[in-house]
Amino acid sequence: MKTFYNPHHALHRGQFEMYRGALVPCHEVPARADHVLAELQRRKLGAVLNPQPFDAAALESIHSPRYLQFLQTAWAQWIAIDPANAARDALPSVWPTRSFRTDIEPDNFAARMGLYSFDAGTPLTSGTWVAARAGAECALSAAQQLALGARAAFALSRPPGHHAGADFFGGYCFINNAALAAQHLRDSGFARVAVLDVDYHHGNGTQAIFYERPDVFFASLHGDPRTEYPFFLGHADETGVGAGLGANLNLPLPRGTDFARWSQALEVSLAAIKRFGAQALVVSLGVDTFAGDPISGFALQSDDYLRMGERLAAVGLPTVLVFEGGYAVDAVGVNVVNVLQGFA
Ligand code: Q9C
Ligand code: ZN
Repeated sequence: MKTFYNPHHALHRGQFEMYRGALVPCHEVPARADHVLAELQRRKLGAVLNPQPFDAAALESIHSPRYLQFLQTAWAQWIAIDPANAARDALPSVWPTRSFRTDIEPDNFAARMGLYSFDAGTPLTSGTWVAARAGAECALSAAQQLALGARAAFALSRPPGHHAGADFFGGYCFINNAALAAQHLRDSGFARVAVLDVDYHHGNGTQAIFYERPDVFFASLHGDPRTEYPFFLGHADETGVGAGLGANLNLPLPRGTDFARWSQALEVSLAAIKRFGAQALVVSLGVDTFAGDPISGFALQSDDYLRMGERLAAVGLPTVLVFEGGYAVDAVGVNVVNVLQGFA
């Protein structure tokens, strides 16, 4: 299968994330994608291509113009406050929670950062916009391959995307690559599309984007939000709303879940996707389910990712795989490419 690699991903290079009252080194580092690329090339698993350009309308199929405008100009605003800001990333520190208004965009930069985000773990850097936009183009290019008749394509697209909503960033994500791929498939004539999110963390952004829609099914296997990030979404009783009722499936799993147990949940999700009648599949491929992941609590082993890929291929649908999380940096290449090899 073809891989669309984000040639600009390393321009997004966060320094620190807020953790327990301190700024600690970011987990979401450029080396993650470099390791996946190196392992792909070592195993000769198909062509690695640059993404095609897409215009603003493609991004606006998922994200609000107001949010995209903010992302595009945020770094310039940040350094305009104080030229010394160029040496440090921008992090939000104030948010409009219950009872606050979100309809008026404040003039204050810190306030706008809070309006468009939900955590203090996602630094915005000088190259974030260029990197995130090119990453989105990887996902769109991969979806375009399916429109042209390909069986599968892989978007090797840092920064990740599944926590990003229509108008907010967080969870190391800015633009929702998987949602863009799903929408592009819809626009290309696939009448019903399923997004299967196998990242350790619930894909709150993707769920929110499609929650009221009957044409895009969202299924997610993830750490139980009662104890795991992103905490405030991803429970089993979230099944969609309005026309989207029945088109959302959450399978929260306890810490310590191994591949035997995880696979049972995978079967539940695939049966639901089949019942839905999906004509194409987007996989949010996070490998932070790995036993050695430093911020996650499942117990998958590297060989398990081969079986995962085999099972995803057996679904028999045209499939876009989109890289999401996975923070055991030395293992992330092997684990992701095992999925791709199992799929092939
Ligand atoms: N110190 C993705 O996997 N912070 N995002 C956890 C760890 C957020 C993960 C705190 C984790 C976000 C795409
Ligand atoms: Zn994750």
